[in-house]
Amino acid sequence: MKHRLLAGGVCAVLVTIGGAPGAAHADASSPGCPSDKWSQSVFPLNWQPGDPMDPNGQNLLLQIGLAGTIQEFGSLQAGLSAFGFDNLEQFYTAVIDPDYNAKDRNDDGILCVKPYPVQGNQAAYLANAIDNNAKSS
Ligand SMILES: [Ca+2]
Repeated sequence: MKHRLLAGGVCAVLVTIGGAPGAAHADASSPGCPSDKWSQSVFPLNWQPGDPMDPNGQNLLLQIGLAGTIQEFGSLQAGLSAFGFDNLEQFYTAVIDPDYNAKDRNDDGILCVKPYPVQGNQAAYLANAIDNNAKSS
């Protein structure tokens, strides 16, 4: 079950990356995000262990994190072990869900995400994330 979920997340990232150039032409900035350089990421509110982490395939931040972890460490499990966790659910419980909720000041489960520049020194599993409807200045 978890492996299917993870594979689905990775595929969604590939689809998102593949679709990005077309989206730029549409001039359809994500609602509540500062510009069309930012994409919406939706995470499950009131998440509890055992709940899906990406129930509708719109948790872009998680998808970037999973794909980037695999890219940096060779496998998701190797990355989780490097951070001191046995499985993704432990990591999500301890780090990801609290981090999402800290950024989501308007408590709607939506954040705005922008990948770091490819030439930057950031790890592949990281991305810029701000709350939607936040002032961009
Ligand atoms: Ca929000």
